[in-house]
Amino acid sequence: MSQFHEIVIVGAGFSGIGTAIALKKAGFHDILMVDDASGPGGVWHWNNYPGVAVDIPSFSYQFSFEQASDWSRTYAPGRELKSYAEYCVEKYDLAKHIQYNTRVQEAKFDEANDQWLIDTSQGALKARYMIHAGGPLSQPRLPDIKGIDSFQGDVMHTSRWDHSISLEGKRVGIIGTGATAVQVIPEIAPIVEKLTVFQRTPIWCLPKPDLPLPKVARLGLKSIPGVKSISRLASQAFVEFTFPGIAHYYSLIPGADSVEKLALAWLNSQVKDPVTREKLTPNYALGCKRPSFHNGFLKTFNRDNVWLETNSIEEITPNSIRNADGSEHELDVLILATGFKVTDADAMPSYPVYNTEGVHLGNLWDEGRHHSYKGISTAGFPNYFTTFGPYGYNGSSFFTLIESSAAHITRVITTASKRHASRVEVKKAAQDAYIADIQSRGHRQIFRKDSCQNANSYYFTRHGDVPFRAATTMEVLWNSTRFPLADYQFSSAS
Ligand code: NA7
Repeated sequence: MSQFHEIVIVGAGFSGIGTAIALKKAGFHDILMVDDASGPGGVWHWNNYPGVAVDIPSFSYQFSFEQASDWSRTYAPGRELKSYAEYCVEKYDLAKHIQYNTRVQEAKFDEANDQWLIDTSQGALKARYMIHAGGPLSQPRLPDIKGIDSFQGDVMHTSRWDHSISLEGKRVGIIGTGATAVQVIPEIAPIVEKLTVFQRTPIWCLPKPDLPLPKVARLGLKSIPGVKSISRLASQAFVEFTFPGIAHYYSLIPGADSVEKLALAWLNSQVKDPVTREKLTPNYALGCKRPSFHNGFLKTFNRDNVWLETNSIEEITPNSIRNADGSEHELDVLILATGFKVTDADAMPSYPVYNTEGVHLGNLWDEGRHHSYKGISTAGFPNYFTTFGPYGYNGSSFFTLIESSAAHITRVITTASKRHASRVEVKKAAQDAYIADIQSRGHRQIFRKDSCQNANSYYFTRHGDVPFRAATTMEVLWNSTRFPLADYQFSSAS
């Protein structure tokens, strides 16, 4: 017998938490959240590698309605984000709604009853509404390198860090130089015997205004009126300029390239050896892929026990990595900082979702190009919502996206409830008009630069599309409570 819930939310990370809070505030209480993790926090539950920290200022990387005053730094370490998730679960009484260690395996829409039939690792569920709140960085990407399974030493992906593996005095290899590796490398370099960093594409790394927030500063944030709001406002303005501003309005911002010049100056000041410096210099525009922020990453390459390998990997053997030029690095431990499946058909969403015509949402997006209405709804998939769907995210703090998505979804479900509708579906014409509008703004984005072809950026789908929402955060937030309800079709089961 399947358990029925009015709303099933997939994911108990911050998207799931924020959406559940909004729905509860709107009067919906029959909510079940499922997550394959054993606790809340999503990426902050899974990613506990050495050095993990947020790289958006903490004043922005939190809910607007639940601003903490006790972050230990301007960029909080990961464990504080995990604690913040636990705090939100407790404060908003969500624990009773969450079923952990439950992986959704498949979802099918039952047209006769206007409900989703959800198959999970813990049994079947039925739901009037299904909300996919799985983040884009949840499915680890393991590299498809010849011989990887033959490696006899310890292997781990950064998002499944095994703290029982000691790195002390070991010969360690790390594949990847994305935002995760940037945080891991400076932490482990001082303890290993030798660290070999296998880089395919260099990352733009900028200095990070990462300062401790001593007790007195936290007290000021908590008790002096206006301090919290001013810090938030300054932080939001910084994030808006450095992420959505440069990405979407690149051609309109005079001197947008100056950030790249600053990054180059920073690189030159940090890395002593000119050959290593050259290897670390990106050959694509800053913004084509997610840049990183760290004060210690680049100078780690000045250490005698760190080697930057840029020859391509040919093969992994039982005890080494062999490069295409024949050189070989013997290793005791191999760390895969190889990122996540982001827009792959089996990752977005991470389980098959079928509508009544048997159309598989992941395949529809992957084969027929990514599309949706504001990242939230997709025509042909009634009563199904995504907090992070195609063309929904504008690149600002994830919390802005979560709050705007939650507001949009709550407005639709509330309207359906008021109209006694059991089924709600976005109209294809509204979706097409939205996609056309967003794509028409593409010419001013940084992603149009030719050099982006060198970036190997996960922002791009295999069709070359960048399914971001080319809009300011103000526009996204404003629109989330004012989009025309007529863009949706409300009806009842016959
Ligand atoms: P990323 O940013 O996707 O980085 C993955 C890194 O792994 C990147 O340098 C890749 O090189 C490299 N990679 C992946 N597969 C391979 C193979 N097969 N061979 C060599 N190198 C490989 O993931 P992160 O975990 O660092 O960061 C994810 C997000 O977390 C980040 O954007 C922030 O939002 C926080 P490539 O660049 O593809 O050539």
